[in-house]
Amino acid sequence: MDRTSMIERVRAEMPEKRWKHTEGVMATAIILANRYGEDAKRAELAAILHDVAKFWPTVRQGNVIRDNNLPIDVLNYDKELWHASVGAWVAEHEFGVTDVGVLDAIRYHTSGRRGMTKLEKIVWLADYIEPGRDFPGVDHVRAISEVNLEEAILAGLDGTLSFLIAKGVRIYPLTIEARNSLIEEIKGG
Ligand code: DGI
Ligand code: FE
Ligand code: FE
Repeated sequence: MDRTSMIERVRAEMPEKRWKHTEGVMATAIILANRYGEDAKRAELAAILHDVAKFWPTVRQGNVIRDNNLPIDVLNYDKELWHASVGAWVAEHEFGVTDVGVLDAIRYHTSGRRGMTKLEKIVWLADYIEPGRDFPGVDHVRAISEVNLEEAILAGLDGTLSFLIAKGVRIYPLTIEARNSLIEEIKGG
């Protein structure tokens, strides 16, 4: 599918505000890819599709997870997490994406995971710092993103975890594993 048709189809899946967010993630992912030596086209492709399932009714998201044997544990956690694995499935099966690295960047864009690839890191971070974001601490993460990809994600994950702890909700294990793994990567153990 060509880029323009894909953009039109993704845009039709969400309200205009979420599409603006997606455009911000696309632009930011390209900047980060160029800064940190990743393929900007792959980063943009993952960005275009990362929230494609975000506004699907949760019943529909849950059905995709159950019907296609996607990891089922996520159903025990916040529904906000579901759209990531569902999005990867939609990207592959409805948008014809075959690049497994791109699919994984979509799949792990909300939680992160242990041993994230550079592409996964770029999409995770672009989602956090795109220009439309205004949550507490985002400017600090933006500043770090100018100089260190891993440190920026660690700061972002800390922000997300603090937010989730303040809300009193359970943390999805992959999010914690992502943080532990980044600390090991940065500090060498
Ligand atoms: O889809 P976006 O809003 O662009 O951003 P996202 O895919 O990072 O989703 C953010 C939401 O996911 C936000 O409400 C916090 C939630 N979230 C992220 N990690 C976890 C989580 N929720 C739980 N319960 N546990 C997590 O580990
Ligand atoms: Fe998302
Ligand atoms: Fe997003």
